Amino acid sequence: MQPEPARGRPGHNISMWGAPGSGKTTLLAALFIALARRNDDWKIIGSDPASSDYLIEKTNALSRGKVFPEASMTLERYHWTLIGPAPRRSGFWGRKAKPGPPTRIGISMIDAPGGLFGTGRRPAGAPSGVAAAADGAGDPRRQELLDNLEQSRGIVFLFDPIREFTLGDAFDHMHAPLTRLAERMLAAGEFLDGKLPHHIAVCVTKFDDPRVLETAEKRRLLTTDIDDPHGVPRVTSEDAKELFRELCQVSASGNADMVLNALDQFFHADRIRFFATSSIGFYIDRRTKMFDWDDFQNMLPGEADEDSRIRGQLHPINVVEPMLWLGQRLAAIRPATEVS
Ligand SMILES: Nc1nc2c(ncn2[C@@H]2O[C@H](COP(=O)(O)OP(=O)(O)OP(=O)(O)O)[C@@H](O)[C@H]2O)c(=O)[nH]1
Ligand SMILES: [Mg+2]
Repeated sequence: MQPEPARGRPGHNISMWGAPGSGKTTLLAALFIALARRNDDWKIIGSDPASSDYLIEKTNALSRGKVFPEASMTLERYHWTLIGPAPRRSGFWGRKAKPGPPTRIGISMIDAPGGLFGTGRRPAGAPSGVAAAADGAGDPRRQELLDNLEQSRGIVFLFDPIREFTLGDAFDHMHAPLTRLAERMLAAGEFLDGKLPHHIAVCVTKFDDPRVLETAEKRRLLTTDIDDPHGVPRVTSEDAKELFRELCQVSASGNADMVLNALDQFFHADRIRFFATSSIGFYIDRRTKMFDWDDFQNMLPGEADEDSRIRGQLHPINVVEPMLWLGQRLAAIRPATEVS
C-alpha cells in the first residue's frame, strides 16, 4: 500500500520577516481566531503535535489571557495545513459538477527573533561582546534564518509603522538579509531574470493603532466590506501600497521609502501584494456589535513597566488573507506532493 503523503510535512515554506516587535508572533497567534471569525470553510490544522500545541496555547493566551506573546528568543518552525472549500468546477452542458476534494495548502512557517534580521554589527560605543552575543553576525541562528529564506518561496514581510515612526529601522532590518539572500540565489542560478523567485506578502501591521487608521482616513483609503456585520474600516490590497507609501513619509530615519524601492527592485511586481493588517483588530462593543469611531482602541498600553494588553475580543484584519494568497500562489506554481 502507498504511504499516505498528506500526513507528511507540508511542502510550502513560508518565512516571516520583520524587525523586532513588528508583530510576527502575534500574527501567527491570531491565525486560528482569524479563521474562526470568517464566514467560510477555511480552517487551520497542525500537521504535528508541537504545531497543534502552539495553536491551542497561543489562541488561548490571546483570546482568554488577553496577553501578547513574549519577544521571540529562538527560531521556531511550525507545520500547518490550511483546509478550505473545493475549487469551483463547471460541469458539461450546464450540468452541475460534482464537488471535488477540499483544497489543502500545507505551510511550514518560520518565526525568528526580529533582531536576527539586523546587520549583526555592534552598535557604536557598545561594550564588546554585548550585542555580538545576542545579535552578532556569527550567530548560528542568523545562518539558519538565511537557509530558511533561501529554501522558502513565500515571505510574509511585516512593516511596523509605529516602530518606523519612533525608530525608523525597517530598512536596516531588510537590506542585510536581502543582500545575502540575493547573493545565494544568484550563486544557485535562481536570479536569472534579475529578481528573486519569492512571492512576498507585505503586511503594514498595527492598522488598529489610531495613528495608522487616521493616516488611512486622511488619504481617503478606507472602505467597509458590505458583508461585515461590524462595519469595520479596512484598506483594500490595491490601496495598501498607498498607505505604506504615506506612512513612509513619517519615518524617523527617512529611510522607509528605500524599503518600497527594494521590494520593487528585488521582487516581480506580480509576486508582491500589500495588506493593511491588525492581529487584534478594533474594539467592538459586545452590546452594539458595531465599530465606533469614538471608541475603537483594542490595545491597552501598559503603565510604567507593565506590558500592553488586549482590551476586548479579537477581530483580526488581514491575518488569514496573506497566508491564503501565498499558499494559493505557491500551490499553483509548485504543487507540493501533499497538496491535493
Ligand atoms: N496595536 C497593535 N499592537 C500590536 C499588534 N500585534 C502586536 N502588537 C504589539 O507589538 C508587540 C510585539 O509583537 P510580537 O508579535 O511579539 O512581535 P515580533 O515581531 O514577534 O517580535 P520579536 O519576536 O521580538 O521579533 C506586542 O507586544 C504588542 O505590544 C496589533 O495587531 N496591534
Ligand atoms: Mg516574535
